[in-house]
Amino acid sequence: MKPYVYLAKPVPEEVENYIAEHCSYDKWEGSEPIPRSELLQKLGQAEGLLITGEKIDDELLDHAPNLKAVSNISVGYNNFDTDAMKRRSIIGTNTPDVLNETVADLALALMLSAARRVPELDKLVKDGKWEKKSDEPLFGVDVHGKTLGIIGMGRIGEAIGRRAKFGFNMDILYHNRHRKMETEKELDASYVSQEELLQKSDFVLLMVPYTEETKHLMGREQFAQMKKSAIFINTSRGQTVDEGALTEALQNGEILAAGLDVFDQEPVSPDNPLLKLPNVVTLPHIGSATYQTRFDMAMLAAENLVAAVTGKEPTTVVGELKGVLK
Ligand code: 8YV
Repeated sequence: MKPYVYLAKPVPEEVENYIAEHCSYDKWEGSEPIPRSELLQKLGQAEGLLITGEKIDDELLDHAPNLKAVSNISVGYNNFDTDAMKRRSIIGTNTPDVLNETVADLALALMLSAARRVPELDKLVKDGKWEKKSDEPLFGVDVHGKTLGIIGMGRIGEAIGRRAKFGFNMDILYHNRHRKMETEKELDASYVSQEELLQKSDFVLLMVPYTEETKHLMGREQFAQMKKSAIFINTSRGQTVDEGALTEALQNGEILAAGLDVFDQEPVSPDNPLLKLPNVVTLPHIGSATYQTRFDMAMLAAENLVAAVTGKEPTTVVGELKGVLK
């Protein structure tokens, strides 16, 4: 008997075929996320669940008595209540590494876009407002040779550091739970306190997982410590930033600009004041959104799922749930 799994997120055909070789399954075919009530109804017999971002908590797990594994098609797993999953010996997996370079590319795109005002000036040209006069009002700021401060030097942070160091000759400061001696050597990076990083960086980039500890990691006090000429970039999770404090810092000229791929509420509300500010570049959480990387994420998530429901150790189990397999 093939184990039965539920696919709550559409996956590429090749990935679905791989799952079909090892599991019987049903799937959500909608383009919009599966409604919570619908998902709960689908889990009665499921031994495995493939998702992106759906909340995995006691309420859902109460509807899934046979569940052994939940496989996230994302590296971030702040949607997992790992305590609830551990209590029920349900393994949880994510998709690290396969997206590092793609997310790092996007982080540099945000740095360059915010520094050189790309969206704003693209719009000026398209609105026919490019005039034959001094272009000083169009000036931006340099990226090359400046100081990049990375808060959260994980695998994606390192990929960003490499681009900044070797592609843009930037000086790298970083703050992290643990020192990373290899990374310091490779990038000639300096491990500093968060305060020193905020005071000295021309670009402050947030790349931390969202946890209780990192909720609103960047608030009024932190933005006040940044240079007035500095640019803030967030490619982690929106909840790591106090958006009200960021809005004020941008409006009051406490910092120069921001580049945001993530928001407290996603999709972000059109009324969010951040969207009204010309010195803010906004993107719809597309860090990993390339055809190849999303395929690789889906395939890794499928391999993790199949391994877990066929009694093998998945490749990328989240730290808190290592060894809990039912
Ligand atoms: C996901 C991401 O695509 O991997 C992550 O943690 O944030 C993205 O790659 C996103 O979670 C989809 O909502």
